[in-house]
Amino acid sequence: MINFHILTLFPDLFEGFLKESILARAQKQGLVKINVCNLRDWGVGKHHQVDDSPYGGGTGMVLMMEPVDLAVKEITKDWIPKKNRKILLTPQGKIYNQKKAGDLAKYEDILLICGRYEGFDERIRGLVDEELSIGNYILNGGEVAAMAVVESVFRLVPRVLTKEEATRIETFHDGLLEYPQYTRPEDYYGKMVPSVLLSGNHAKIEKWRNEQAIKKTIEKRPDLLDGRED
Ligand code: 6GU
Repeated sequence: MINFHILTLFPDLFEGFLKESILARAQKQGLVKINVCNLRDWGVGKHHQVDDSPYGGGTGMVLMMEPVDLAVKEITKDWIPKKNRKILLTPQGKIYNQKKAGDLAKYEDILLICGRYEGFDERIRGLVDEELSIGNYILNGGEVAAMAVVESVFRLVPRVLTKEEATRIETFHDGLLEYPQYTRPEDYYGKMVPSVLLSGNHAKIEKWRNEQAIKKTIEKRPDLLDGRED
């Protein structure tokens, strides 16, 4: 069981995402809970203000400390120490990867605060355990990054994937790229399915798939083999 709490100014962005088939199934089974929180609910004053102009001048608006602080306090008030993680999604964070997903899958509560590229009060950084980025490019906000984290973590939670879904992924080629797959037709205008897959020889097929997974990884992502991606 894992609980994600997402703090965002754009809660509607998560509506379709939460209905995705495997995530919807996991929520129905009670294996995953996703609590999308609108930061505006903790906004200051009658207008529920969440941002203000920057001290020192300059263009754009800066996300204020108070709404985020109040939201974090309320969302985390009953949390058990140690079994939770508070994360700020920002391009300044450490680059997220599969190892990190595995680490996060062990927590009970995960708070994902969606930062905004325009900027937020530096003191907000002091409210979290860590900052994460999903890659070397700029998004307007952390929402898409939060979805990437949720999607990559929840599928690692025990019983979320069916036995069949999990075994195909878990076998020997774990940590490698997927072996090539084919479905009908056998001959697509001369582009053929490798004959070994039609042979019916399961041992031979298994061997071929393992070889292909290694070959593909060496060719396309050698960094996955020597751990350079960390
Ligand atoms: Cl987490 N946030 C933003 N705004 N941009 C990003 C990112 C996060 N990760 C990569 N680019």
